[in-house]
Amino acid sequence: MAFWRSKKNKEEVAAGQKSTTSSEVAEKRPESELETDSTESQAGGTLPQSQSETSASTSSTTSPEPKPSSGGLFSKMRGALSKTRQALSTDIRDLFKAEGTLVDDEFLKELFSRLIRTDMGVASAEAIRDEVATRLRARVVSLEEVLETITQQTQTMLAQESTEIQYTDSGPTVILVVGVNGSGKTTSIGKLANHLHQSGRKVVLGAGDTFRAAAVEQLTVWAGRIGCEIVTGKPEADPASVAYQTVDKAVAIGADIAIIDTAGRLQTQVNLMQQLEKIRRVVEKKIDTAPHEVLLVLDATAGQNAISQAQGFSDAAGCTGIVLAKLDGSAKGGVILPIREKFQLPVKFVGLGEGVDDIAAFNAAAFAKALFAQ
Ligand SMILES: Nc1nc2c(ncn2[C@@H]2O[C@H](COP(=O)(O)OP(=O)(O)OP(=O)(O)O)[C@@H](O)[C@H]2O)c(=O)[nH]1
Ligand SMILES: [Mg+2]
Repeated sequence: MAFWRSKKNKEEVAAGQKSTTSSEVAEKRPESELETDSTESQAGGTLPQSQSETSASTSSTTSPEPKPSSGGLFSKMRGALSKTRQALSTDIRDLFKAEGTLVDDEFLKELFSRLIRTDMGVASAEAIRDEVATRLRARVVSLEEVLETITQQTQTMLAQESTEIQYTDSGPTVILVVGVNGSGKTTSIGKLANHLHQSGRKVVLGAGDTFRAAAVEQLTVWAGRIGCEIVTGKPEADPASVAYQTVDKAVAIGADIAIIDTAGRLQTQVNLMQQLEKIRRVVEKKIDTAPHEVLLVLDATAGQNAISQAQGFSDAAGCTGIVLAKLDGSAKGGVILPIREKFQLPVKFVGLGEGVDDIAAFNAAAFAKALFAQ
């Protein structure tokens, strides 16, 4: 039941182990960016050709800087979560009478059934219900009192050690981005690259999804908008080769960050998962600590399906963090709770729309507040 409690302890240990690197990096780098104020794939796809068969090319673009963020990230997150919040608060508000409502077994049962409609899963809904019972049972309460308890409990369950990218001390930080088809990988890369670029970091993108020409074009458009370099391969080139060339380029030009896109895949597609391993291996050949981050992009609109789709991904691909994309289109924002429970991975970023600024570093307090606050 209290899955988040034991996990939190583990996270505190992990946070302690990582703290030296993080603080060292924090001294060196401005962290103003991203602060929260507040399917079927290429089935039967073959393993890639040898690296020598690929001729990756690089290009630099000089488009104007994207416009800076307007409005606070909290209000953006609140806006993105409006569908989930409206569904929830309408549901929960129905339980209250003007003069207040008695917290009894019947109320708790009703509260539970309304909470699970946000795809937060049984364990999370039970935990919230039990906290409401512990604090408020046998009292006549207002909607606000119950929401406050729910918000605090949600924040506790979402707490995690860090949303920071684990930057390497020297040389480029290499970020590999993986996930099932259409989850939002390429768009999230574009938005993340923009924020890193705006914070003064030199970014190189790697168009590692070489199966579709459109995928390379899509990332090239993002590079153009941001004004950063991109490494591309020929159509159907070896993605591992493009990844290698991307890291090579990043080292050569003294870039701070290399972000490598990959084609969508299911964790059941053995060849394609092996291809990810190959990408990891060749990147590691260039920088032995790389990839420093492997971000798994999940689609919030898929609700619980996002979990089953991506199950196994985290182990197979050695993921280090989650990007929860498309929160803005989802009435199932509660899915973040079972994601935290099942994947044992920090949610590092949330996608709040298709625009260049529509990404935020995950913040448990802001998220819980945006989810429930009236
Ligand atoms: N509303 C909204 N749409 C998003 C977000 N992120 C991505 N999208 C949209 O989702 C669709 C798929 O996004 P992509 O970035 O192409 O997804 P992908 O995972 O790279 O897809 P494949 O490369 O085909 O596997 C596009 O129409 C994006 O504009 C988001 O945070 N909010
Ligand atoms: Mg893509």
